[in-house]
Amino acid sequence: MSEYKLYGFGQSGHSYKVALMLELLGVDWTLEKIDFFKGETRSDEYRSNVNEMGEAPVLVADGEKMTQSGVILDYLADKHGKFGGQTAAEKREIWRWILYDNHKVSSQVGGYRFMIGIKKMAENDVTKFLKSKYSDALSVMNKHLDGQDFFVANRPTIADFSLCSYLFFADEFGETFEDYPNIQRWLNNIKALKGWQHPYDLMPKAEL
Ligand SMILES: N[C@@H](CCC(=O)N[C@@H](CS)C(=O)NCC(=O)O)C(=O)O
Repeated sequence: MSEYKLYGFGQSGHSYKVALMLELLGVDWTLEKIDFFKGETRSDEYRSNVNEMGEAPVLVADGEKMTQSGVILDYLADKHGKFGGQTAAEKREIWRWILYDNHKVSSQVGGYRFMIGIKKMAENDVTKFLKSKYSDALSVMNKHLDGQDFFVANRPTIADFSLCSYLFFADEFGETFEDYPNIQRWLNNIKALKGWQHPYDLMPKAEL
């Protein structure tokens, strides 16, 4: 039996954060694929037995079910002594970027990509709003990465794995990062890590 079971699906950037971490750690894990677009996370069964918040990812480890990608990443970094902060200040800095990611990057990019890339909607007031929000966040990220290879302590940490997730789906929503050269360089640094794989190579897509 695998050490870890991850509930997720290919299109899920939040699940990718955890799948990527497991892969970079080189641990044994299996995927419990969620039928997301058929409403599995919204079912009573899922909410009662898997995650009351009705979200992916969920990690089952050490007899415990964990949710919220940031919390799961933090648990894995602590447990394996890799990709975490080495001092209290570094740990705080990592959390600062994970929280920023959840609020300003993944939520906005994820929403935009869902509407444009998955639902194939035409641009509208909502997509324009989301794009303006995520563009601002990308500018913040691009500036922070000036002269830095990674977000915290200039080495790969779970902050990077959280922030990068939806950006690896950029071709689905037409983002080239032309205006964000530091982000392009940083994404290549992540791709160069031993064990890196694209989201769809780690988890099959859920049917639309
Ligand atoms: N803050 C959460 C966000 C998780 C999340 O929103 N996951 C999406 C899939 S990528 C989801 O399950 N959404 C359920 C819904 O919107 O009904 C995390 O980081 O784990």
